[in-house]
Amino acid sequence: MVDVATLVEQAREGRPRAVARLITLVENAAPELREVMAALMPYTGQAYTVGLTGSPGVGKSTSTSALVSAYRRLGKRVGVLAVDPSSPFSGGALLGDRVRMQDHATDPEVFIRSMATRGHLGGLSWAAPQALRVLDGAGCDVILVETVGVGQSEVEIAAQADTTVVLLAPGMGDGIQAAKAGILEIGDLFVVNKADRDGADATARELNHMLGLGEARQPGDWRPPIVKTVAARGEGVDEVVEALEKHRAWLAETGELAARRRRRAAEEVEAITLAALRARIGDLRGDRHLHALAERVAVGELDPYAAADQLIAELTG
Ligand SMILES: Nc1nc2c(ncn2[C@@H]2O[C@H](COP(=O)(O)OP(=O)(O)O)[C@@H](O)[C@H]2O)c(=O)[nH]1
Ligand SMILES: [Mg+2]
Repeated sequence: MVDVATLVEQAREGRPRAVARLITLVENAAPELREVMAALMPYTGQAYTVGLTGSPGVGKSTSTSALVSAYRRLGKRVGVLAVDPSSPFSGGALLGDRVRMQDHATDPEVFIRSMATRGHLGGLSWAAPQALRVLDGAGCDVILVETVGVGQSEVEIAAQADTTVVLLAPGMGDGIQAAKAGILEIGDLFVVNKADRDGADATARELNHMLGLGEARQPGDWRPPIVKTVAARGEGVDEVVEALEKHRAWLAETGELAARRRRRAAEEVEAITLAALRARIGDLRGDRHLHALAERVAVGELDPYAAADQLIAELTG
């Protein structure tokens, strides 16, 4: 049995084991989650969340690690959540990532955690926000969310952050790929990493061109900046932090921060609601009432819509 009150208390004190256990509860969709979230709510809303997305190998983990260092220099408590929508495994980070994060392994002001979300019913929509809430409640000033997987789910998770960073690298055919994946629309900030390689300027130019092709902006709209980095050497990372802080200020001034958080909360509540309804419908499969209704539909006494209405009335009554 888990003592939720004690765990939450310890997490708030910044005890890493408690933070890790709470995220494991999220990952396992544990029944204690309801209590965990209720206990955490009063202590959340302070953390600034930054999502990092981009093709595998582009340098997300290296950039995340460099950003952790940069924020630590500013004295911030930092959380890192690596989400792998495709992995059935939990707990451990990928080997390469573990190496890249090693610098921070003994820093008590840094929480690093990877999380698998496969197998959850609508898991992506609520598991990531709940893990973020744990890190937020643990007093993180900044939370970096790296998505490991590729595709739509990756984009969705990154878009759950306050600010979304899209990483590209020269020579990966990223420009075209990015446009296909709809990644240009979600980027608040673009990073062309591996600027030590040929083609970084061309990639940045192409990106700049593609961003310019988008809808005409209104004065006061955010124009996503493009920053070149060599994450492996920490070059350009302070500029990324600067751009992030500018975006954060813009979000706050325009009310967009609150709007984004409301949208995310709505998605989370919707996901929980649908999961709860699905669970109740699942329970009804063995239900006498459903069988009785089905019998009447099968023999032509009742139409299926009327039967469904009766079930819905029962479920929500
Ligand atoms: N040349 C160069 N290599 C880099 C740079 N940043 C990362 N890498 C390398 O690119 C590879 C993939 O980096 P990683 O951070 O794991 O990418 P991820 O899959 O997006 O997380 C690793 O071998 C890194 O060392 C960079 O700025 N320049
Ligand atoms: Mg990685």
